[in-house]
Amino acid sequence: MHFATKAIHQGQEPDPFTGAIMTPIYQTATYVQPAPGQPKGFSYSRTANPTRQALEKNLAPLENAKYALTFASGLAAINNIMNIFKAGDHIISLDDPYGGTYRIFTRLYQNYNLEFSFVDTSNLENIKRAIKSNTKLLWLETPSNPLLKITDIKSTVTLAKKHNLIVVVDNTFATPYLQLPLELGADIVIHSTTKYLGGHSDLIGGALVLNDDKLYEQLKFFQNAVGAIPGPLDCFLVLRGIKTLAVRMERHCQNARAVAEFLIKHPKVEKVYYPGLSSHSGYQIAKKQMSDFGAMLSFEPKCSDEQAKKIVASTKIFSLAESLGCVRSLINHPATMTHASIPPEVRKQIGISDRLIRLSVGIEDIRDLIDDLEQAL
Ligand code: P1T
Repeated sequence: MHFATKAIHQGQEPDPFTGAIMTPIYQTATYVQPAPGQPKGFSYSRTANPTRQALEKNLAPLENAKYALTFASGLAAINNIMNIFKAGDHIISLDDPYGGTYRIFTRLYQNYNLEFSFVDTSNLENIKRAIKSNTKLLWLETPSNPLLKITDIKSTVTLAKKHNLIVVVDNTFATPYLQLPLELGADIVIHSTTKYLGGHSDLIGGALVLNDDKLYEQLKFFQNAVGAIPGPLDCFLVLRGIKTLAVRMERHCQNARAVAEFLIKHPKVEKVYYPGLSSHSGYQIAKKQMSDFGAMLSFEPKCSDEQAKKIVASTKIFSLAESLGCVRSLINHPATMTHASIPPEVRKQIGISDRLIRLSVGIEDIRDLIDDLEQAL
């Protein structure tokens, strides 16, 4: 079965009692048991819920995987992975992750004596140099948020496996429609389902997708023990969003390519970060490991920091808001918004300038998007 068909059919059988074609929202906390200790498959909704189960059974095959676990947010999914580690373990992360990922690593888990190194993972040599005897995990985001850096998943996994590291890939920007990290050897894929999978900016959710039986049992135990699970309505909304993921991603990518080409030629634009431009340092690898380049891009206008803030406040179709992956186009100023939790000196060092503007290109008519950027610039 191909992707667009899987997205609509996998894990979603008609309801056995009524024939309802769409998975019902099982808005229930608990389940009546005919006899003590003999539930009819479900006992308590923190542990399992039929709507959530349908979503998990839908998500796993989209990444060509055996298992998926869903969470109350992308960060709850990230947090679930972190429960595997113990004080003294060392983790290598890309140096420009989503600000919230950086915050949970440095301001929560560092307090539990987990050790972190942040390196530019788009260069394998940096990872090689960072590996130590206590390194347990390699954390990747590709394309990265907000600099759209590309890490070569396959060659990075080859290196990581020599050192028995678990490799996690945050696949939020690419989605399984464009990139399948588990097929390239990664151990766990994490998603903020808030973004393209949901697709409509109407829910917060997260997911982990994987193949390894032992790792799955461990992560499933944490999912139930910690309890940061998504509600059934949010699961229903993600399931509904996924049904149109294939068609949405086609239009998202087409629009983003046109926006990148417009910006790169614009006299008021200094630099465009978009992996689909042949001038982008990760272009060749992105071409190899993704089926298209996604719809996220960042750029630096030729102006002062203050004028950059004016630009983001001047668009009319692009809404000034955090988040991404929505049908509706969004514009964001990472330094004061999504990446404000990264200290200014660290932002500067990794290249997130105060002029950097990030776009999540939606699926509106491209002529309106270009006109809007033109008038704002
Ligand atoms: O917001 P939440 O569902 O908890 O997901 C966190 C998260 C994880 N990974 C990536 C790559 C992300 O971009 C995010 C959330 N990002 C934004 C809200 C943003 O505007 O970048």
